Amino acid sequence: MPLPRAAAALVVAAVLAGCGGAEPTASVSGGRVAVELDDFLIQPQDITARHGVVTFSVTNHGRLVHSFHVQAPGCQPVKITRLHPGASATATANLAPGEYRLVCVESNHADLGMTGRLVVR
Ligand SMILES: [Cu+2]
Repeated sequence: MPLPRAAAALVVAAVLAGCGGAEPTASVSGGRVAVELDDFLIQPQDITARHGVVTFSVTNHGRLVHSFHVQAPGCQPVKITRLHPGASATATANLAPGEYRLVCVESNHADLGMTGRLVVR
């Protein structure tokens, strides 16, 4: 692993530990969640939220263009496409209870690990 990525991983681990857990998971509070994209990772990878309006604040920390989609069978409530390195975007969706997939739809990024899970209760 190149040094900059190792350093970034340490920072992420420290932030998560500060939130009460070392697992790469997050519970949405206040209807807002920060998501970080990297080559090739969506962080947090496992998100839990209450149903209703949720705002995703997404930043690309990688060196490649990434995207962030939230999908469920038959719907795609969040669709942030072609986010350039260093760029951020925000998307708000009114989510019904269920299980959603988080995915980067660029090239083969999903196969390389850019997926995650969102559970809405
Ligand atoms: Cu990607």
